[in-house]
Amino acid sequence: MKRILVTGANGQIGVELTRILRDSYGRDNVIATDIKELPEDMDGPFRILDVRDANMVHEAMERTRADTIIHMAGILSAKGEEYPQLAWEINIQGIYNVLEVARIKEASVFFPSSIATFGPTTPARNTPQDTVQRPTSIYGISKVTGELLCDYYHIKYGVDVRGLRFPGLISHKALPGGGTTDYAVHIYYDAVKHGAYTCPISAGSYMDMMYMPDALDAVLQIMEADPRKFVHWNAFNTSAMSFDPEGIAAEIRRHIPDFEMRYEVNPVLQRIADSWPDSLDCTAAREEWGFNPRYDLTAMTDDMLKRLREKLTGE
Ligand code: AKB
Repeated sequence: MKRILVTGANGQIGVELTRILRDSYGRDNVIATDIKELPEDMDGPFRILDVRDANMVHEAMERTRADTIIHMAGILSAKGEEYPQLAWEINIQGIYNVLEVARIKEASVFFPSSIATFGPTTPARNTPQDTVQRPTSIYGISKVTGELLCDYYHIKYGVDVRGLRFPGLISHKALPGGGTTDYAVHIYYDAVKHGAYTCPISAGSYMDMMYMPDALDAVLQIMEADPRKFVHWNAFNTSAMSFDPEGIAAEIRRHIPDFEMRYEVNPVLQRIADSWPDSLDCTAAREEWGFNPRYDLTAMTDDMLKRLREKLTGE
């Protein structure tokens, strides 16, 4: 049975991933860590961990006897543009410390990369797995560096490091913090609460997205996959749908016909969105480890609105 240390367990993905890892591997075999305390309802082993501090990372691995690190701690794209130095420290020092401890302890690693590793010179439609990566956000630059470091530790030291390029992730449990794709979560909350949303991304800006249950399945699947079929190991393109703000608004109107959409475009977010692909080619993930997301925009919208109505209005 694996013993897994999760960094960034308090984030949008970390909160849900920690829960499903505990269901699969046992509560005490999954050690949640974060720079902040976890919500009280998250019961199970927990340590405060600042991934920038190499000694803390080494001590956490030593004390918990973990053999796998799922490294979710990081600063996302919008927050990264506000605090570029902090984004660099957390995103780069973090993955470096994780890979070093994995090398020394012979541990396995999961590294979440992003569509942000692509840039304005990348082919925007059906973006290939292996293509130009010249991102223009600090987050994208830190994630490409992370991908390359993961490759390096795998090739040079044989570290079992696997990873995905995530698109925008949509979920109803924990809110996202500081991403460009966050609008696709906030729109559902505001639709249920106010019947209207003011969107910071312009109509016509297509980005890849995925519903959280598919993202969680993908992490478990790649970590358990037989690596004999792997060509890539890390940084697999993953996506389940691509839409623009008008597309998601139209789906919401199937449930809330009077839903109103206004636009107040945020130039920082818009510049990032414009530099990212419209739609990814996920063939490598499908062929090498069986990526097979279940939710499209319609199925996700049905589920999101049902769950948010229960959560926010008790309906
Ligand atoms: C962001 O918008 O920064 C993230 C991402 C796509 O990596 N959700």
